[in-house]
Amino acid sequence: MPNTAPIRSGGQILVDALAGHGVDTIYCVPGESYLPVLDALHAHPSIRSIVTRHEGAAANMADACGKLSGRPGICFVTRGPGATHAANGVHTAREDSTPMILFIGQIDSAFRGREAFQEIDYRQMFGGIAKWATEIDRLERIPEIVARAFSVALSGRPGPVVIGLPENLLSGAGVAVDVPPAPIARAAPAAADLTQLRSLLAAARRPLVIAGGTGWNGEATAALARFVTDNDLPLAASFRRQDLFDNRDRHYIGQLGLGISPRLAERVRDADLLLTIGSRLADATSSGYTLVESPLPRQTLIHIHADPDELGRVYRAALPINAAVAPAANALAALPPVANPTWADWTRAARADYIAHATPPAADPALTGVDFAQVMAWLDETLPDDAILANGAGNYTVWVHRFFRYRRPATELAPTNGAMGYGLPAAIAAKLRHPDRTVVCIAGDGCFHDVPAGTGHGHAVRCADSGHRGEQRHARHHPHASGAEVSRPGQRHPIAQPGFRCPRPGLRRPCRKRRAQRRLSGGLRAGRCGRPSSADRTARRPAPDHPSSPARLSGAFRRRTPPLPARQPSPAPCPATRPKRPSRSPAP
Ligand SMILES: Cc1ncc(C[n+]2csc(CCOP(=O)(O)OP(=O)(O)O)c2C)c(N)n1
Ligand SMILES: [Mg+2]
Repeated sequence: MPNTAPIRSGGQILVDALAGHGVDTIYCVPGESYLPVLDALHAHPSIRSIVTRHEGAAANMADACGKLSGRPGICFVTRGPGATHAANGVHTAREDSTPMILFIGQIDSAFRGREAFQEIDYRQMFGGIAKWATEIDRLERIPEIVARAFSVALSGRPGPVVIGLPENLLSGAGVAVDVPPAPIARAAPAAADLTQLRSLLAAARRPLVIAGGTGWNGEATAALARFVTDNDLPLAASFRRQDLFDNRDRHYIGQLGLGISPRLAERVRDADLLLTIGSRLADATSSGYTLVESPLPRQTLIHIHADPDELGRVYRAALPINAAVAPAANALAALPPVANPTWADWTRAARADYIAHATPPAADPALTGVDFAQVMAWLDETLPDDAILANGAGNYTVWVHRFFRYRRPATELAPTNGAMGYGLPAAIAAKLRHPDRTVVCIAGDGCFHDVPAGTGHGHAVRCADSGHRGEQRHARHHPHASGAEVSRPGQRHPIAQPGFRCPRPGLRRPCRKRRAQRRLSGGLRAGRCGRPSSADRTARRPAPDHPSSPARLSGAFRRRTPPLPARQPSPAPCPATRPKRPSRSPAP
C-alpha cells in the first residue's frame, strides 16, 4: 500500500505536534538554530508567538502560563547563550512544580562533541534542574518525544522538560506519524489510608492543615474548603501558595514562608497533627526545617503528595499518602466530618492571630515614607476577586504575603525559588492570557530591572517600586514586615524605613493618600478595560511586518551573510578614557 503520509520538515512536524497537544501560545527569543520552527509557527495561525527581548523573560512567561493554565507553558530559545539565559525559568518551574517545556535549537548533530559554535550538552546542563532533559535525534520520533514530554511535565509532581532540537533535524524532511495527547494518570488515596487519616484526625487536639504544591483547580480548592469547613480546621498556606484558600475565610490562618507571623510559627510547632496536602514542606515553608523537623517531625505528620519519591525523602511521615491534590481533596471532602471536634478554640485563636498580623498597624504621623502595608491593604480592598498578582523576590514581597488576602486559585504568580525578575514577565503573560482581568505586578527596583521583559505587545500592567536598592537584609524574617521585635521600635513600621523612596509622590502618606489611590486606580481601571496604563504607553502591538514577528526574524536570519570586507588595518589602541559622546542632534 502506498504511504500517503505527507512529507514535512522537522519544524513542521514539531509545530503540528504542539498544536495537536492544544498549545495556543509559545514564548520565545528567535534564533538561527531553529528557523524551520519559526517558519512553521508563522504558517500555524492557531499558535500565537510571543517574542520577548530576553530568554529569562520568555521562560518566566512560560512558567506563569503553566501555573495559570495547568498545561505545560512552551518556550523556545536558541542554543548556548539562549539556553543559559532561559535556565532561570527552568529552575523556577522545577521548584514550583510547574508543567513547562523548553525547546532549545541545537547545533547540527554532525558537529556534536567538538565544542562547536554555541554547543552545550543539554542533558548534562539541565540534568539536575529539569524533570527530564533530552535531545531528539530522529525526525520520525519528534511526535513520540513531544507526547512523552507532555506526559512527563504533567504527571506525578509536574515540572519542566528540556528538549534539544538539532538544526539538521528541524531542516530535514520526512514522514512522521502524529501522536495524540496521552491521558495523565493521577494517584488517588487508598480507602485504608483514608480510614487511618480519619482516625488520626479524630484523635488530635491541635490539628493544622497545610496546603501547597501544584495541580489545583477550582473544583479541588472547593473540595478542600468543604473538608476544612466541615471539620472546623485551621488551614495555613505553604510558601507562595496563598491563593489555594480564600484568605478571608475564618479557617485561613496565614502563610508559612518569608515573613511568617511568629505566632503562626509557634502554632505549627505546637500542633499535634499536621495534615499536609500537596506541599513538600520545603525549606521556606518549614522555616529552614525548624517548624517541621527533618527527618523526624515532632508532630504527627500526614503527608499527601503526588510524587511517591517525595514521601519519606525529607520527613518520616506517620501516614504518607501518594495522591495528586485533586483526588485527595475530593476524598477528604467525602469523609464523614469529625463530630464535635475538640479544636474549635484552637482554630478561632489561630484565626485571631492571623487577623492581628494581617491588619496594617496604625500610621504614626511622625513617620514619613511609603507605607506598603497601607498600599497592600488598599489593593486588597480595591482589586476584584479574580485579580492576578505577580511578584519576584526581595524584601518587598513580605508586605504582599502578609497584608494582601488572596481569594481564588491561580491568582498568585510568585516563584517559590525566590527568582528575582519573575514578576513582570509573569504579569505580562497573565495579562496576555486574561486580557479582561486586572493584573498587578509588584516588583522591587532590583526585580524590576532584573529581566528585561518587553514583548512588543500592548499590555496593561501597573508596577509599584519599593525603591529599596536590592538590599537583602534578613529576608527570611524581615523585622519591618514580620512584626518581630526589633531593637529600634521606631523602625517597626515600614513607613519609617529610610530606604523607601517614592516613585510617585502620590504614594506617600498620609496627606497624599487620596491622590495615590486615584493614580493607582487609574492604572487598574486602564488594566481592566484592556488598555495600557500610563506606565506602559510605549508598549504597542507591533505592525504585522514589525521586525519582532517571528517570520520577519526568520527571514532576516536567512539573509546571506555578506562577504567579509578586505582586511582592515588594526584599530588604534583604546584611549585611557572614553571620548565624550557627541551630543545628540535633534531628530530630522
Ligand atoms: C535571579 C536572582 N538574583 C539574585 C537574587 C538574590 N536576591 C534576592 S532578593 C535580592 C534583592 C531584590 O531587590 P528588590 O527587588 O529591589 O527588592 P528589595 O529586597 O529591595 O525589596 C537579591 C539580589 C535572587 N534571589 N535571584
Ligand atoms: Mg529594592
